[in-house]
Amino acid sequence: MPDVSKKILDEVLEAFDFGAPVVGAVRYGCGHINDTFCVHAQPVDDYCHCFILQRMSTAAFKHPEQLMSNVIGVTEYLAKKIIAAGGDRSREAMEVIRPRNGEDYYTDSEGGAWRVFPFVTDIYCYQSAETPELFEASAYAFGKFQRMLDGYPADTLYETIPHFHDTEDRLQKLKDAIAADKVGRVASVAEEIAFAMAREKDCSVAMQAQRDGILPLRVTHNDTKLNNVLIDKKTGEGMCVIDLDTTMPGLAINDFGDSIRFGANHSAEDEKDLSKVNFDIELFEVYTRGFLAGAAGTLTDAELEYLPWGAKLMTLECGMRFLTDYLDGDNYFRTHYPEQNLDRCRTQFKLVRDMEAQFEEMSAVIRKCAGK
Ligand code: ADP
Ligand code: GN1
Ligand code: MG
Repeated sequence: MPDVSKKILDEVLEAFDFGAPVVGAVRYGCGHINDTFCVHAQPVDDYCHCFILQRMSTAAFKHPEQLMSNVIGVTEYLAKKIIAAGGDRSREAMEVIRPRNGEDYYTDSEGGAWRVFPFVTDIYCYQSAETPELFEASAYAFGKFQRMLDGYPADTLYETIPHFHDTEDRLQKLKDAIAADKVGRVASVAEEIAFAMAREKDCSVAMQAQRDGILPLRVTHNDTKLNNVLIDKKTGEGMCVIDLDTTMPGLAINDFGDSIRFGANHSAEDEKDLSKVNFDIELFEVYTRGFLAGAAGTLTDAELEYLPWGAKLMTLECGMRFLTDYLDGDNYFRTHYPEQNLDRCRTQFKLVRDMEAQFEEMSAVIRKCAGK
């Protein structure tokens, strides 16, 4: 996507009512997908009010209208539940602020699709699990998110990214990228390609269990990175789950697994020194405890049994997605230097190796935490 020009940003800021004159809009956050800005609006007699303004990625989302229909449906549903439970709607659930034209989002003169949310204040948004308590709090929030959406009418949700966690399809897309070799990088990543190809059978494990009716489809978040939950500064609780763009029918084990992929280690997703990238079984246990408490009995025995597969498959799949994007010329994930997607792929594959070596231990942790 082209960078956001000043002209477009001014047009978009004019399209929304921020309740006071806008005095600034700065790039914000560490998401890989959308263009995120923090907007500062200055009332005459009060402190500055902040908003999150985002241009949705058209590389990722082909139908912003469907995406926004999902986000509005889910946030309003959660809001009702939060209010009924005596919670604070403005901090515990996202809220879409419509543009002046009353539509669900604003389309700029170059076709970019924009939306606004109130900025949730007094929160931390972490890029790595700095303490076990913090990781457990995020786990509880994601487990609870899934439980709260248990009764959501799944058939009203659009599939915002088709085959999003279809690991078989992700492998096929990697094969296609290898065959196309668009930017001539295939020869330099033989080892990574071999790593993925050696796990072809694994890519079918969850998909097959779903086809066989062993794993049920639920309304899931599908992008449960630690930086997609806002942690309350005062209480340390996982307060608000954000980045709802991929909330759609999916597998509970994938929500569990994606968090483990990102958070159950002590390194950055693009760490170059692989000796620093190690799967941490203690953090795995911490997350399991929090997630099961948050999900509060909504998971079946089969789902519990497949949780270690969720961890391994989300990590393998994400590594394959980074590799595919690297071979395609870095069009999907935001990158800050040329080899970043390859570095990301390598950390994921290192974590897969570690998980394979500790698969039995992972299963034992699940049984312990589930009291089985
Ligand atoms: P992406 O899909 O690119 O990851 P996100 O929706 O996750 O985009 O937003 C990127 C970052 O912006 C988040 O990680 C978080 O730091 C911040 N953010 C998003 N929404 C809010 C919000 N309502 N209040 C405060 N911070 C937010
Ligand atoms: C993206 O949007 P963000 O940065 O939270 C991606 C996830 C990947 C993740 C890898 C819509 O998440 O699927 O796991 O990067 N989101 C989308 O860090 O593709
Ligand atoms: Mg995000």
